[in-house]
Amino acid sequence: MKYEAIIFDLDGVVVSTDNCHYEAWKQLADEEGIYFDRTINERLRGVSRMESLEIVLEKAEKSYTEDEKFQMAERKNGYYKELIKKLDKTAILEGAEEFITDAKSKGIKVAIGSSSKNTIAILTQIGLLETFDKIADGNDIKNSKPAPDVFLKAAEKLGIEPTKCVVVEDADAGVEAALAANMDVIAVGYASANPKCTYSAKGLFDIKVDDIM
Ligand code: B16
Ligand code: MG
Repeated sequence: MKYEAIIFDLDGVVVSTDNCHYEAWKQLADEEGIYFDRTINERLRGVSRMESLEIVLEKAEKSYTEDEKFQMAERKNGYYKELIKKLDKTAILEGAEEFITDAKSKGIKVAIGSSSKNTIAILTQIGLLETFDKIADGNDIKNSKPAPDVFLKAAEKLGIEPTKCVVVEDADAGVEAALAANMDVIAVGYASANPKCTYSAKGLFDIKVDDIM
């Protein structure tokens, strides 16, 4: 086997939470009188909560203290947590479960490598918490994507060499992170046009485990 493990990004690869993030940031931005739209929301893909806030604040007309910023990020997360309570299996992206099942049947380990600190809650909502061998998320790391940390942490938890892992990512920041971790990367969705990726697919419905082994 070329790879002993596949590390999946969560949002945009396994599950669609884009709209929940959008609605939560939009509510915060509206309350603060800051312009925010779906194009700006696209820039938050794979980016940590505090870094996302900095992008949202690029359109703010006043500056905020660090304490105010922390409170705003907490508020956004409160709105987001309410929204993800409504998620169920239907939020799983097309082809994701089939791809994961196929990998596991071939003896390949599967892990999550997500920037999100809400990973456990999301996996629980969509019924996939027990599916993965290991989970590395925003709670395990200091530096978020494009730093390699979350993928290196996933490999460490699995006990598998980074070069034996392949990452699935939908964000350019995540593609950079995987490459920085010395891992190959399957870019899907918004990242599929990234020329640095090892493999490109529209989504996990568009690629088979056999295509990369
Ligand atoms: P949270 P991923 C990322 O997840 C999202 O794509 C990104 O939009 C979000 O800001 C980030 O998680 C942090 O999420 O606020 O829940 O900690 O794509 O790395 O699975
Ligand atoms: Mg993502």
